[in-house]
Amino acid sequence: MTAEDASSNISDLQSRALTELETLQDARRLEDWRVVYLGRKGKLTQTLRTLGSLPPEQRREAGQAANRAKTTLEEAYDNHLKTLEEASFATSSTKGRLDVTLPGWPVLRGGLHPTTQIVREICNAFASMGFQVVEGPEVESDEYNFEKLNIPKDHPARDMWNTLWVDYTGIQDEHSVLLRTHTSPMQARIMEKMDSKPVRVIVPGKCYRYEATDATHEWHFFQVEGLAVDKGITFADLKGTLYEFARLVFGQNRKVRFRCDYFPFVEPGAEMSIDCFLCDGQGCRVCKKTGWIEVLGAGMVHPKVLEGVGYDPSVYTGFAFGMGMERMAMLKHGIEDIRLFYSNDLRFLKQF
Ligand code: 2NL
Repeated sequence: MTAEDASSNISDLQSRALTELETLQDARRLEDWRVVYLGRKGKLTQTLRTLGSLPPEQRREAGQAANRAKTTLEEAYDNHLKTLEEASFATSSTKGRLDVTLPGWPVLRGGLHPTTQIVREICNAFASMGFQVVEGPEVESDEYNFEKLNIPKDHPARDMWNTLWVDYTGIQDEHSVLLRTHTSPMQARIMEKMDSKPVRVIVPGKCYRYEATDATHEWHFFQVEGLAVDKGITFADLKGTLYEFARLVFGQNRKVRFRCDYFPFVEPGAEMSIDCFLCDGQGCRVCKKTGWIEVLGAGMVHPKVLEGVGYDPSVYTGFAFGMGMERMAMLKHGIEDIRLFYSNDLRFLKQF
């Protein structure tokens, strides 16, 4: 065999292989083709073996030609395989197995619980007036939940708060542990810790009470309490701050009304109402025809509370207030039953 013979063999082989390749329509026959032409015992390998009989110079040239043919066939094979795969994907998808043109599943983003939303809104309103937002533990001691707040053992106010004792032994003393009934224990802790005055804090958090559940009562609820203590704080500061709060959260036209109320940790104590933002005070379902809606309780921090956390009540005074977040959200959105907040019903939750 001469060098010319060898290279014409190679180029024949290549063109035969390429022509054949064009006719192949399925992957199995393509694999047969690969074995025949490119396999270890295939035609190209055989041709390469015959080159051994050529003189060295010609053998090198023919060898290079054979390697070029090998690369060409391998590339042609890869391309053809890809074409077949794409074609088969296209057919299977038109048969309905996978329609890549269908819109994807929407990503469900979820949202904030209506209680979380109102807590944030209200904390932001007070933060804009210079209050710090602080959180505290839900499990508290009798000492901080009651004693430090001027609710001693056997005080009648304990009855409505005689709630969930975590370490119930039958004996209650200041070391007993319970689920807090308000967030004020945290405020007492803050006053004790703060060595710089004034104190201006907002404490949002979950609270637990002895309560029969109905449309307006839950035994667990979210409270926001606020506290401001400094030299010279008066009831006028309380009124001004809470008036601004009412206008920030319920609208710039709001009016407020303060009436006497009793809370053991304040003296004097008051409840604050706003004029009904639905009927502008005319009287409707939400304000129960009174034109007023009660929104929070407040008062001047009781001297005994100040004393208990190490402040001299003849030097320092302060005001405090507390409100239920579910109630706030119910007023804002016209929600009629507090139990909806914690029944995990998406038909309710998705509205907010
Ligand atoms: C309500 C009324 C109130 C306070 C909370 C408070 C806290 C400290 C000292 C004095 Cl540390 N007072 N908090 C005062 C008055 C009312 O809450 O009806 N909440 C749902």
